[in-house]
Amino acid sequence: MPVLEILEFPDSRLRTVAKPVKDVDDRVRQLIDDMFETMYDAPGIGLAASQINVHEQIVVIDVSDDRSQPLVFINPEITVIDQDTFEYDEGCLSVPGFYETVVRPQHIRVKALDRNGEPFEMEPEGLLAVCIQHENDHLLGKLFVDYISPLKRNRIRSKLEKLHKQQSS
Ligand code: QAP
Ligand code: CO
Repeated sequence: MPVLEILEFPDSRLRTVAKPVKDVDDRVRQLIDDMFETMYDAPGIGLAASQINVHEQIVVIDVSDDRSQPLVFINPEITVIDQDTFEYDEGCLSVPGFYETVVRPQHIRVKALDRNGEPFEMEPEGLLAVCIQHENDHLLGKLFVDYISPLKRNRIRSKLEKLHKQQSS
């Protein structure tokens, strides 16, 4: 199974809004396997299909220490339960080397399909709740750097653009 290339900020393809998956078939399951391989290789705790330039609503996550709890979310729908918020220093495989504090709703409910196309619901807590919201943002064309100040965002953009130029020469 191949490790796929991850798009990096400020690549405009990361701004594409993902479409819902119609059939959870073998093609989708193969994609999910490749996404886990890519995420574990990085290593990361979450990856959205948008980050590998596939604009379908698929997210893989594993926030466990021993990489033993793979979670799949197809066509996720998030609802916010109350007004409590949670701060976390977020990173992103598409923004390598940069971490910034983001404030998000703390209590959410997630409805999604699993890798067999079966619907499920959960009320994630802590890092998992943060990660699902971060990955769901990718499906909407949104990045964590959209929540920080324009000054910080532009600094990160310049540094990554410089790095990308060095890498291509
Ligand atoms: C999203 O991010 C996330 O900068 C997943 O050099 C992160 O897996 C959600 C990574 C934090 C909630 C909290 C980042 C790897 C991995 C880097 C990741 C890097 C290498 C990020
Ligand atoms: Co990300």
